[in-house]
Amino acid sequence: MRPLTIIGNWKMNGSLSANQQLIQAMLGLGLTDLAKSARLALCVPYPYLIQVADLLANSGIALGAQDVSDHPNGAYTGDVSANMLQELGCQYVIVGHSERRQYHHEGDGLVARKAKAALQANMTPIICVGETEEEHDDGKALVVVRRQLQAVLDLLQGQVASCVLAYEPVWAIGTGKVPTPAQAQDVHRELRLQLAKFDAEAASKVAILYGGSLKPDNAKDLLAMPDIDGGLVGGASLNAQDFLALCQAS
Ligand code: G2H
Repeated sequence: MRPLTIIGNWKMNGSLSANQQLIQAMLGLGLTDLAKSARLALCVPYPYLIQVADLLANSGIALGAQDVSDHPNGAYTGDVSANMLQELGCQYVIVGHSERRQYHHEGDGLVARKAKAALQANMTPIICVGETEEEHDDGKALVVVRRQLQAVLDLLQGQVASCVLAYEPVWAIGTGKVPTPAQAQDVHRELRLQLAKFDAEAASKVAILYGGSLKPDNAKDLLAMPDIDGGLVGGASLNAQDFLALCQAS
């Protein structure tokens, strides 16, 4: 049985005062209690990692970042290494989010190397895959996510058990459009079958999250699907009530 995993992705949002208010509101609503039975984390912008680590201390809610360099150190201006994130208390890091793939031209190979860098620093990479609207309309969703996952599997081999996957159809991100639970389940099942070809035991344990306009009113049906183990939540993670409702939705 895989525990419910809900991970907030604040994207490029927040301020020192807003972060404090948001996390205090989340804790005031009882998120710490939920963290005893579910795996909860917040992935926040780099400048706020220390602040949020402090605010989440002893809450049971883990800290995460939204990207990581594939290099350990050196002349990579603007980049942040996995060891730096780990040192600040991060347990998770998102890699391969479609906004990184789209706006920063990150390809499958780089995403795989970032996942490997995270694992080497004892963090859990949240590896995102998902098809664009055009690929979806062309019936290529499964081909695309299989290709994206395969690049990671080829590099990580036996380490997949220590990863989290997230299926985020690009056409659903921030748009309010969501696949039907059955459509999403088809992709999640396919990802798990692909994992199982490498490592059947790992495949049964790895959390595969759904992401893309996940909200309190659509979460229950999506999270009821057998291969949807939780959510990677953008907009709704910026509202304490909505985030709480998502954590209670399954
Ligand atoms: C997808 C998701 C979080 P949102 O990017 O990763 O964002 O829930 O706002 O669609």
